Amino acid sequence: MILHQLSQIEKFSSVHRRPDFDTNFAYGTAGFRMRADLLDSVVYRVGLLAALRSRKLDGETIGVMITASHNPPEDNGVKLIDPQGEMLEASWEVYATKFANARSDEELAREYFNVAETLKIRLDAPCKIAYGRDTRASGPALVSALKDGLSAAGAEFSDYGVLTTPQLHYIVKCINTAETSSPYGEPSQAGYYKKLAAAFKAVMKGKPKPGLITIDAANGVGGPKLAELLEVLGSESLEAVIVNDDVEATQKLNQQCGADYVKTQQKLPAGAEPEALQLYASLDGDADRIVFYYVDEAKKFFLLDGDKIASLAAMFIQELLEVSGVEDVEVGVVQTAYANGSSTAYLQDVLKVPVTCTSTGVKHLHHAAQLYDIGVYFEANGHGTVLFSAATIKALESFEAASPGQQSAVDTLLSLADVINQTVGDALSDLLLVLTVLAHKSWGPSEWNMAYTDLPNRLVRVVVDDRFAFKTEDAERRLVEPQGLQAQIDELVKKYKFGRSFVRASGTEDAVRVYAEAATRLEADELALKVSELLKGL
Ligand code: G16
Repeated sequence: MILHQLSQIEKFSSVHRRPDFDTNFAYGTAGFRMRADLLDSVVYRVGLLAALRSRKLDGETIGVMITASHNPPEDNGVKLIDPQGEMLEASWEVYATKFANARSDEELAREYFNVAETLKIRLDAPCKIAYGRDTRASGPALVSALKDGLSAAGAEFSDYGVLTTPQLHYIVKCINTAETSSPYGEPSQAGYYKKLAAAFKAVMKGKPKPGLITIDAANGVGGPKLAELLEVLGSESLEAVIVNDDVEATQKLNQQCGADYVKTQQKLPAGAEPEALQLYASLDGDADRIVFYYVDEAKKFFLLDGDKIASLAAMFIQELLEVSGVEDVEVGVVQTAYANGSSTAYLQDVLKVPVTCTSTGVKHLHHAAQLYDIGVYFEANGHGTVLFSAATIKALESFEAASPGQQSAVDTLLSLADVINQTVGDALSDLLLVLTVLAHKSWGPSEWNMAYTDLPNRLVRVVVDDRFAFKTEDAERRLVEPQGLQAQIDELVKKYKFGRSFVRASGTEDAVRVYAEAATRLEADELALKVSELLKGL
C-alpha cells in the first residue's frame, strides 16, 4: 500500500510539475497566494499534505479552501483548515512550504515520507478532506489538481463546491464535532443558514427590524450566498439590496468594489447610490471580511471598519455582562498594528478592556483571542469575530438569573454566540452581529460612529524588488531589516502630531505595505508618501 502511494505521488506529480519560478513558494498570511497559472503544482502538493494532517489527527476531517479572497481575479490561492475550523497549525506551515518547493517528483515523494516518519504518521491510516472554492475562473482546474493530490495520497474526500471561506470553516467544525456532546451544527450550507437565521431571530426578538441596508458583494461568492441567507431569514427579519453581485463576469471580482477597495480607498464602491445616513457594507471576494460605511447629508463618507466593529461588539458585550450579573468573565480585544490609534485608546481608556496586539493574519489574532473568556478580534480591514470560551458558555447556560432583566441579558449573550461564527472571521455572520447591536441600541450608523473619531490614516501598497528582505519585530510595528530603515522612519514620524507609521511585507501580495496615521488628513497622506519614498531603490 505504501509503495503504491509512493508511485502514485510520483506519477501524478509528473502531471502537476512545479513551474520554473525563481522565488520560493511560501505559506503566507492566508496560505499560498499568487497568479493562478503558477499554482497547479502547489495545490496538488497541498492535497498530499492535507492527507498527512488528517492522518496525524486520527482521521479528523481537514478542510482545503481554494480562494485568493481580496486579490485580483487573475490570482488564486489555497489554504488548509484544521479540525475545529481554525487555520492550519503554524508548525505545519514549514512542511507546506517544503512540499511546494520540492524540485522534482522524487524529492516530493521523499519529503512526504520524511514528514510521515518524523511525525510518526501511519500512511495506511484513514484520512478525510472537505474542500471548496470561490467563484474565480481558475477554480475548477485547481480543484482537479487538488483531487489528484488527494487520490495519490489515498484520501477520502468530499467536494463542497462553491462557497464562502467561512462556510467551509463552519462545515469542517460541524463534521468533527458531530459525534461529540456539543455538535456545532449541520455540516452543510443549508445547516449554516439555518443556524445563523435561528440565532438572529432569537437575538432580535422584540426589536424593530433593521432599516434597509445596501451590501456590495465585490462580485464574489458572498453575493449569491448572502441572497441564500436572506431567503432563509425571510423579508420579515431583514431586507437588503445587494450590489456588485455579478459572479458570471469573473474579471469583475474585487474591481472598484469590495471591502479591501473601500477600506484602502476610503470611498464608496462602484454601484452604490449614496443615501444620507443609510447603512452600507462591503464584503471581500470570499466573504470573510466586511466593512460598513455611510454618508452624511453633505455626502461626506464615513468608514466603519474592523476597529469600529470590535469597539461596538466589546461595548455591547460588556453592557450585557453588567446587566446580567454574571461575574468573572474577562472581555479582551485583539488588534494588529493597523488598528487606528483612536480605537485602541477608546478600548483601553473608555471601555477599560485589555487590548493585545499581534501580527497580521487571523491565525495570530484567533489564538490570542482564545486567551480571554470572550475574545473580540478584528483586523482594521474588517476580518474578525468574537470567541466565547466553552467555560463562559457553560457559566451563562447555568446562571440563575435574579430578574427577567438579567435573564434577558444572558439569553441575548447566548444567542449572540450562535450568531457569531466561532471558527473564523465571517462577513455574513458579522453583518448580523452589527445589525443586532444597532437594533438593541436603536442606533443608526452615525450614532455608532460617534464612540470615537478615527485618526486620519493612509495605507499604501509599494512594489519592491524583494519583499522578503523586510523583516519586522514587535508585532510588525518595527523593521529590523533592511538595516537603518526603521531609524529613518522614526525620524519622519517625529515631525507629525500623533504620527505613527510602519512598513511590513504583505503575506498575500507581492508588495510591501506602508501604514501612516497623523493628526490631519494632509499630514497622514504626507507621512505615508514620505515613508514610501524611503523604499524606492531598495
Ligand atoms: C488575508 C488575511 C488577513 C490579512 C489580509 C492582508 O485576508 O486573512 O488576515 O489581513 O490577508 O494580509 P497581508 O497584509 O499580509 O497581505 P483575505 O481576506 O485576503 O483572506
